Amino acid sequence: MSDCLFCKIARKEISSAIVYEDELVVAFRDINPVAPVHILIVPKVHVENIADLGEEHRELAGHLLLKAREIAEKEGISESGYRLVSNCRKDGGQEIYHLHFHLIGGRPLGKFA
Ligand code: DGP
Repeated sequence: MSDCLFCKIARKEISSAIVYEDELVVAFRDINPVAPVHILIVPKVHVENIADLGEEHRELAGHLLLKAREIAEKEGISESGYRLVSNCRKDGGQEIYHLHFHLIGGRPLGKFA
């Protein structure tokens, strides 16, 4: 989608602090981090959110999770632990309608309300 913010970041039309990239995904630091490590893991293809994932995305979905694990290890938060979350639609608090996982860690995280 040409006017989607995360599509533009994936195409490098908007700069970001990229920590990982391959043919399927790009991962970059969140502009408003809530913890010492706060990275967004984003598919390059435009999918709005988890609710819009289809059977054709099975491989991509697995790839995103495995990359999250690898990035957590590289960031040094694997031993202490971290949170991986994807906000979906209005009640989920989604602001950017391009699927992304927040990888958050580097400090103790409270329980969800
Ligand atoms: P969500 O609410 O789940 O849709 O999260 C969107 C996140 O995207 C939010 O934590 C802030 C981040 N964000 C918004 N605009 C930009 C940007 O231009 N660059 C980067 N790196 N992050 C952004």
